[in-house]
Amino acid sequence: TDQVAIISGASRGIGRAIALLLALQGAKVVAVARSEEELTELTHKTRGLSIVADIADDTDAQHVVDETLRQYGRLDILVCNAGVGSFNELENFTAAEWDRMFDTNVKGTFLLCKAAVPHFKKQRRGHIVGITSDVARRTFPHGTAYGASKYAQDALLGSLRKEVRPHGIKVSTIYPGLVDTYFNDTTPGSAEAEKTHLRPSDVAQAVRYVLEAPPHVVVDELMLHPITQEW
Ligand code: NJP
Repeated sequence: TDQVAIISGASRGIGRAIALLLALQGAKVVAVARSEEELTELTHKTRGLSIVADIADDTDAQHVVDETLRQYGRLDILVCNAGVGSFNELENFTAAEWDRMFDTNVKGTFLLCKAAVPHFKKQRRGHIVGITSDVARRTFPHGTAYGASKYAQDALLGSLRKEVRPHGIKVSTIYPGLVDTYFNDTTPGSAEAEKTHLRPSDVAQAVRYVLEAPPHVVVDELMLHPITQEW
């Protein structure tokens, strides 16, 4: 296809895998993150565009959509994947850590959608894919800040789905379990994680599946786990 897809958080982990898979399938990929070097390296592979941006900043988020339209003249897909998480007892979280999670996971999703939706409405077509988490649907210790941010991101996407459906715009939410990435300062690729975690490419395949639904079908929600994950 000649579809144009913006992918936030594409410098590593899940977003990078989504960018590579969609590029392989012929999409023009716009990779977004704050790390310029990783994005440049990725762009050599995708032959797409990269935009250095902090999605929690409203000027940056608007710039991502404006620049995509300027360069490619179209936008079909927005993947809201960028996210951060840290885990601790409630009283050990600083207010700054709380803000960092909500600014990235919730406000960042809001700002990118806010920038893309007017364009999608005008063309009466568009697909927003949100990468939330299985913990958008269950609580767990040490997850007060991250879990709350993922519930909020999930509610945002669920409300938006109902709001934009009459305009022909799809919103699909993906809920992965554990994924072997750089998330929470981990290093992917260990033999142990291979047994206990999804690979980023597994989540990319889920994104591909929701994007390939026929025009009259929207996959609202898709949850996937490593078979070893108990909760
Ligand atoms: O994490 P990681 P994942 N503006 O750390 C970018 C969810 N999830 O791939 O800006 C723009 O390898 C960052 O780029 P950079 C999770 O909540 C994960 O696992 O250069 N970009 C990097 O490309 C998140 O929503 C697991 O630092 C920003 C990317 O985000 C999504 O999956 C389980 C940014 C993060 O890559 C991808 O996370 C689950 C900003 N302000 C859900 N801040 C899991 N890994 O187990 C960060 O259920 N980025």
